[in-house]
Amino acid sequence: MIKAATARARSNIALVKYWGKAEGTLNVPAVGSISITLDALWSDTEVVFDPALETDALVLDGERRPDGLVRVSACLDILRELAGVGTRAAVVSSNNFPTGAGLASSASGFAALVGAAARALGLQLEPRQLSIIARRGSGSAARSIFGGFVEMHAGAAPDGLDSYAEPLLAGKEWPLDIVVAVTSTGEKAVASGSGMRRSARSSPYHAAWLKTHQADMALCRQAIRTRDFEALAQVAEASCLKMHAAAMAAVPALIYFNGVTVECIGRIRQLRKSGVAVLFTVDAGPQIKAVCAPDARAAVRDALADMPGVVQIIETGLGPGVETRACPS
Ligand code: 2P0
Repeated sequence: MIKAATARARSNIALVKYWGKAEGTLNVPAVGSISITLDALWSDTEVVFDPALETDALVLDGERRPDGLVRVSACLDILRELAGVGTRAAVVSSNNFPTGAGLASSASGFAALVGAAARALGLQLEPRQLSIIARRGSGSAARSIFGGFVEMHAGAAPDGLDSYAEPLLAGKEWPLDIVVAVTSTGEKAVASGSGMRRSARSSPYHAAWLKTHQADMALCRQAIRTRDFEALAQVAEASCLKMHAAAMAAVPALIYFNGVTVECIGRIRQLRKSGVAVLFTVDAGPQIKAVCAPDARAAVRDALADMPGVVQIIETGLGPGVETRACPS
């Protein structure tokens, strides 16, 4: 019998970054992280388990992507085992934003994949279990199972079962807006996973990154608990710059910024100095993400849209966790 379901999951951005992996094959992060889920950037994914299929298949943004199947099938295998079936699946996924450009398409993509596949197989899994399975596809995907403010626990168990995300605060408890300034829509040169491994192997600052990370997590939790925007800005920008500093010092260097990224960072710092509640963060790509108070959104958007080299502006509030729907059989 054919079993199918669809899911929509949103992308997320980390305020305290995940950078580095633990030993082993379970894609356990070396550090925890804290993120916000974005309402307007999502992946829509359909998973069809079909006894007629001999292998899993993946179509991403309209193109066959056999290169993406290793991680997709790894997630599907876990779910198949839980359901006691061996049926292969056709996965069709699309993003409403640029794929692989530092906008966390793997976060939304794997969260949607796991949500849709679990639903299709009729598995009644807790969100925490979905998070653990999504992590196997992509570390940041564990966070996209949830909405609002989310904490990912690195965990320490050899089976990876304590390495999951959980909600910290609902988005409506502290509504923030995000203005994404896209400075390049090309796919990044070095994928995050390889970048993390290179950084751990060769950056003299990797040890310092690991050593100071717990303190950043505590500061960020506290800033969220007390809705203290200035404290959030301090810790989020420090975590971002520290991650990039460690990456830049890797051999060969990992430079995810372009010139426009740097100019936008300067502009955002200038805005905050003048009293606008805005902070910046940058992931493994040259896009700038400005997080701001809703009443600052227009000023932030106008300032970033004016920057030479910004090719697109995406605006969003905080979004919900993964949503799934069964398809009629
Ligand atoms: C983050 N990034 O916390 C950090 C900051 C990029 C920079 O999580 O290898 O694509 O699939 O577990 O999830 C991107 O890493 O890495 C990421 P894998 P993923 O958002």
